[in-house]
Parts: sequence; structure tokens; C-alpha cells
Amino acid sequence: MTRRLNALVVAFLALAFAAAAEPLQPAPLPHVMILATGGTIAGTGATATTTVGYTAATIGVEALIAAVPELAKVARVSGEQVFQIASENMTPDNWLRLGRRVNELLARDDVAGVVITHGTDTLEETAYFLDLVVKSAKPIVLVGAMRPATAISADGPMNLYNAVALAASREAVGRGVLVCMNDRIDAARDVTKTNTVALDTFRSPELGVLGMMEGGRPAFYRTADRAHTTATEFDIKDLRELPKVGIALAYAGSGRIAIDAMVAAGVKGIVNAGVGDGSLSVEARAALVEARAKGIVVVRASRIPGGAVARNGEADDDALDFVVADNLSPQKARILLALALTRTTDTREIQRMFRRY
Ligand code: DAS
Repeated sequence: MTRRLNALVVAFLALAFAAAAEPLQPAPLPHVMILATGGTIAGTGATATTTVGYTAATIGVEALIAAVPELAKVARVSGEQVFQIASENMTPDNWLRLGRRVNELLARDDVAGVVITHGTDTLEETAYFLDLVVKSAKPIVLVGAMRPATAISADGPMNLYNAVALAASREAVGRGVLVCMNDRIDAARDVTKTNTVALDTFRSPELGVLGMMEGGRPAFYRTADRAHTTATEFDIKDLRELPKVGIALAYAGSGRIAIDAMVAAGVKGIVNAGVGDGSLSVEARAALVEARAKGIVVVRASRIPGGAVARNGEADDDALDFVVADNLSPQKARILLALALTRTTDTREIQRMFRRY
């Protein structure tokens, strides 16, 4: 027995020394795909002080990556140029193509996360659309810039570095689509562009950030409560096009012009960005009632950036068969309504979706 025990001890020690002698191989860095769509982050100006009046969407994804060699310290990155546009030209067809590509990439075992470089003007819309259609818990991070790549103190390179570090992090898994700009981490559903030129333009005014990037590492302080990504009921795999949904902005004297024009254009849904708590003028109400009678789904939102529109508050939604947008901005309510219409025209079902997402 003693001899057997001695032999075991010797074998164990031999293994222990062998392991100690072998240098530990560092774990391979996560593979992050960078999908480039254009925008200011890929923009160039005539001089180093040009921060307005530059040309967006001129630099390709490989050059964006080459400009930040530090990316290689946080992830193995691969680049793909999906579009090269200023994001005021982003369209639902672009969203469908991008969403399908993101789902394809995240279904691959070798892809840990996706970063999407994007113009800032409609970044929040693309982010929310992806939040509702991507079927993966892996990180998806949208990033842009407020200064073109040629400007003094361009914000793009550090924004891109933070976005890739975030997408490569375990902490970002399962949190839905994130927007990472100016060291902040915001939820796709809550974030909005709040300033035409400021670097810290992306804010979640009412609900606040989810977290911050500190020295290239994410620090999270809360999670988003509404359903997203793996919990979504929407599927774009075979969707040829998104149902057309328009937004009517209310203002003193706006009347029914925009609403009637959208009805004539054949929209399937109208989001009314009302004044106050989604209030409707007499004319707008009449136009929306007529639209509803033609089968168009009506959502009462508000042009006010904070608060939620109360159901049956400023209008009898039950009697009018309207939906309320909860606290979604008009531009995000439009996205949710368009996706809802791919599944149902039942307003009770659609109202449920506005409470869920
Ligand atoms: N035109 C703006 C856009 O592409 C530039 C930017 O801010 O990214 O959204």
C-alpha cells in the first residue's frame, strides 16, 4: 500500500511541475465584428477645425479599424462595410438588411459581439429596431461620432475603442442593444440625441444611463426592464418590407393636413406626436377617427421628451380604439408599431406590445 501511495504522490508532483513549467497560454481575445454604415465617425472635413459642413460616410471600415490599433488589445476585430451613408438617409429596408446580417453573425460560434458604426442622426432608431429584432443575448453596440475623423479631438476613435471593449465584455451580455458614446452606455429603448452638435449629445433623459466605460471597462449600474432581443416576438427573417407608418407632429394650428396626407399615401399606421400628454386638436381628432375607420392603427404619442402618454387621459382611447405610446418617443413608437403590424392589427394586442417593449 505504501509503495502505491508513494507512486501516486510522485506522479502527482511530476504533473504539477510539468504544468508549472508550461507557460499558461492567454485565452484568445473575443472576436468582434464591426459593421460600418457611414456617418460622421467615417466623415472627413476640409480642415482640422471643420466640425460642421464636413462630408459624412467617406472613410471605409478598414481605415476606421487601422486608426485605432489599440482595438487589438481588447478584441480580435473583423470589419464589414454594410452601407456607406449619412444616417439621415437610413431606411427601413436598410434596417431589415442590417438586422438579418446581425442575426446571421451572432448565430456563429466564433463571433462574440457586434459593433455597428452609424451616423448619429438616426442612430437611436436603428438601435431600437435591432433591440426588437435581434435574436441573441450577445452584445450589440452602436457607436458614432459628433466630430469627423479629420477634426482636432475627433471623438470617433475613443468611441470606437469603447464600443469594441464593451462588445467584447461579458458584462454586456444579455442587456439588449446598447449605445456607447462619450464614455456612456445607454439602452437602445431609452437613448436619444439631445443636442445638434455637442459631444455628449446621447442621453437617456428620464431613465438615465445603464452604465459607463471606465478605462476601457464597462461599469453597469442598472438593467433595462422592458423586453428586448431574445425575449422579442418579432421576426424579420422572411419579412420583405416593414409596414408603412407615418408620424404627424402636432403644433398650434397643425390641424389635419399631415394626417390626411399620410392616409392618402396609404400608411398602415399613424403615430400622432401630440402636444402635452398626447392631446389632439378637434381637427386632428376628426382626421384620426376617419383614419381609424379605414383600418389605420392610430397611436397617440407626445412631442414632449419626458413622461408617458396616459391611456384614456386626453382622449377616450377605449372608445376611439386608439393605442397609446407609453413613454416611447414618436420616432421609436413608429418602429414598434411597424413591427407590431407585421403580427397583428388588433389594437388590444398592439397596446400589450407597447406595455412590453
Ligand atoms: N449626418 C449625420 C449622420 O450621418 C452625421 C453624424 O452625426 O453621424 O447621422
